[in-house]
Amino acid sequence: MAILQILEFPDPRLRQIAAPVTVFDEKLEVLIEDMFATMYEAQGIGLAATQVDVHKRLLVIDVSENKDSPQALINPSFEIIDQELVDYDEGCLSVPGFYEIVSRPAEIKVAAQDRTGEAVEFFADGLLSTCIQHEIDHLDGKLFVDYISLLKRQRIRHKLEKEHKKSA
Ligand code: GNR
Ligand code: NI
Repeated sequence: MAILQILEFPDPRLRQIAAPVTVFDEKLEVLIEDMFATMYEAQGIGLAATQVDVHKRLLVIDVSENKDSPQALINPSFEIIDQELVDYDEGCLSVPGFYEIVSRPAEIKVAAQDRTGEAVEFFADGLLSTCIQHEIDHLDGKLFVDYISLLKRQRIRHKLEKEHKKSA
């Protein structure tokens, strides 16, 4: 298992739109395992392939308390079930150290494939709903900072650029 490097805002590679997964092979299994290892190591509750510079439509999540409910979603999509918006103080492994309130639909119905290519469908609300919407945004080149004011986004960008220069 490998720990992968997580791209950080404002890296332009985070803006790429991921392509559907068409081949369910050993290489995909290895990527999924590496993404779980990377997510758990970084203490995240989700990770999209885009964040590790792989522009394919897959994500891993584990929103459980005990970190014992890993779920890999391939080619995920959702429809809104409850349009009511819920606010959540969101963070992102690609925007380390910053949190902002984002409003998203409360309940969604998720359609995806599992790691074998089998279709899966389920309803999600609460943190799971927020997290899946956040991860699918990554696959479409979107970040939670796109939902906040330009001023706040620019402040975050400048602070992270400074950090990146320091460590470069
Ligand atoms: O670890 C994460 N926590 C989180 C908190 C609130 C809303 C979304 C998230 S996802 C984030 C991990 C991450 O960056 N996934 O893309
Ligand atoms: Ni994120």
